Amino acid sequence: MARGVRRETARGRPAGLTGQGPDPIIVRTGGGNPMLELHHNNMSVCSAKVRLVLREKDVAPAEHHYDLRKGDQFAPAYMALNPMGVVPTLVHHGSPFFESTLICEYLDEAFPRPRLRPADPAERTTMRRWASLPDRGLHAACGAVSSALAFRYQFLALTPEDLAANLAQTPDPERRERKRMCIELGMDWPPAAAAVRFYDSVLRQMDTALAAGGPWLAGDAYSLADSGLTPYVVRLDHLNLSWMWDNRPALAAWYEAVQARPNFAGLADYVEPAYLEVMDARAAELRPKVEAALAG
Ligand SMILES: N[C@@H](CCC(=O)N[C@@H](CS)C(=O)NCC(=O)O)C(=O)O
Repeated sequence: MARGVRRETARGRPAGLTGQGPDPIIVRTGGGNPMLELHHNNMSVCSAKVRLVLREKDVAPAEHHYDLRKGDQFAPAYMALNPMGVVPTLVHHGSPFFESTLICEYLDEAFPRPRLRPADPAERTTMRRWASLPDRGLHAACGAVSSALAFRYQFLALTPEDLAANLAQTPDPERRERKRMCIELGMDWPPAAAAVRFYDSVLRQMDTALAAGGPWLAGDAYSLADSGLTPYVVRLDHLNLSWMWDNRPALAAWYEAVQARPNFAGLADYVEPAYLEVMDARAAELRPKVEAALAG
């Protein structure tokens, strides 16, 4: 399957990307569960994680889309819901939940079928080890690699004044500085090279574990481990880095399998072509920098 994308989507273009209307937060309620609301972004890996779980359980929330480039996530109304100013946030019966790994566990408890946490304690711990990887460095690595290889060009296209105004929206000074450095230096920013190596070590661990066990990360059954890591592998694919698993056949087979599942629509239906174009634009020219980072 080509690069984790279904270009013809069942749901069509995600809401919130057309710039229509004065309110940047677009609400889609059609057909959704009114007691369940998902505040998310179409290209966000953490949001995709949650959507994969929702699709697996055939649960359709009302959706609110946030344009992260415009800074919708820092709107006071949203920060009141999620003080970190990040997506996703799930609201169930009026209670907000954030941190995507925890949201996925919550969904598996609140909507128990099909079960995505292994019943066996050892397998459940294995599942959690994989599913927590984004919170133990993988998410930060994904942000650095995505930005250094592609998304920085969206910011570099802004006028210096607009870029400064955009950066000023990020309330946390450390997060703002990392963003600024990555935009400025790209793959020449040392943490970006380290992020490539970290990502590679995760792929190696996945391939080794899948070759020894499998077919899923926590054993015989698809679990939150698989749904949780899928968006991070898709992101590498979108960045034209699928050669990173050319010599990792067990990982390649797993990637084919996760894309073949019906719940993959929870990711693929939301992919925005304009972002793929940004990720494609400099792929060939940047590959040597990725290879140099891996060799470093
Ligand atoms: N640990 C959080 C991370 C959330 C996060 O960083 N979300 C990204 C999108 S994947 C975001 O909202 N970024 C906006 C920003 O950093 O300004 C989770 O898993 O929910």
